[in-house]
Amino acid sequence: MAQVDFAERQMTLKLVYFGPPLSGKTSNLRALHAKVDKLNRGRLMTLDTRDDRTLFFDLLPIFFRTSNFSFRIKVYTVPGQHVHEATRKVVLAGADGVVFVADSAPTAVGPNREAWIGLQQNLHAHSLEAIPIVVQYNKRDLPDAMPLATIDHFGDPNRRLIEARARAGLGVIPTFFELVTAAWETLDKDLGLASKLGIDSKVFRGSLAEHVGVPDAVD
Ligand SMILES: Nc1nc2c(ncn2[C@@H]2O[C@H](COP(=O)(O)OP(=O)(O)OP(=O)(O)O)[C@@H](O)[C@H]2O)c(=O)[nH]1
Ligand SMILES: [Mg+2]
Repeated sequence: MAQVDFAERQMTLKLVYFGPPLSGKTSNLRALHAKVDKLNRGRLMTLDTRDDRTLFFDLLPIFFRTSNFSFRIKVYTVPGQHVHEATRKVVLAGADGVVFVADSAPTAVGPNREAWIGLQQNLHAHSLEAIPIVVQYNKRDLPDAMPLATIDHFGDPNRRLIEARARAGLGVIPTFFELVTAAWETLDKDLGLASKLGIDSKVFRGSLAEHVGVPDAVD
C-alpha cells in the first residue's frame, strides 16, 4: 500500500514489472530510465548478485511535484527465472500495481501462462488481489509474434493489451502511464486521495505527463 505522508506532503508508490523469463522487464526499465528527464529520476539500480537471490531485482526511482505535493514512484522488476520464486514474492510485497510483461513469441505461451499463475498466487499470498494489473505484450517486432486476436488474454477477453518493443523503447511510456494512472485511481477510491490532497486524477496525470515529458500519452 502506498505510503502517504501528509505532514511532509509526500507520497510513495511502488510498481512492479512481473513476467516470464527474458520477456523484457529490465528492458522496459532501461527504456524508462532513458526517456524520463534526469531531474525526475534517480539511478537505475540493477542488482544481479546471483548468490544472494533475495537481492536480485532492478529498481528505478522516479519523482515529480505538483504545486503542493511530491510523488515518488519506485519501479521494480522481478527476475523471471524459475529459481527466483522467493525473490518475486518478496519484491511484490506492498505493490500498488503490476505491469505484466508477456512475451509475444509462440514458444512463450506456456511460460507466460505459468508466470501469470505465479503472479496471481503471490498477489493472493499478500492479499493484493485488488491492485491494478496492466498487461503488455512485448517483442511485437518478432517475425513470428503471436497475433493479438488469438493471443492469451489471461482470463478476460476484454482485457486491454498494450503492444511494445521495449528494446526499441516503444510502448514503454504508454504502459507506465496506464499503470500509474490506474494505481492512482485505485488508491483514490480506497483512501479518498483527491479530496485529502486536493489533487484530482486529471491534475495528477497532467503533472505526471509534464514531468516524464510525454503529454500525448495521457489521453
Ligand atoms: N526482439 C526483441 N527482443 C527484446 C525486446 N525487448 C527485450 N528484448 C530482448 O530480450 C532479452 C531479455 O530482455 P530483458 O529485458 O533482460 O528481460 P527480463 O524480463 O528482464 O529477463 P529476466 O530478468 O531474466 O526475467 C534481451 O536479449 C533483450 O534484448 C523486444 O522488444 N524485441
Ligand atoms: Mg530482468
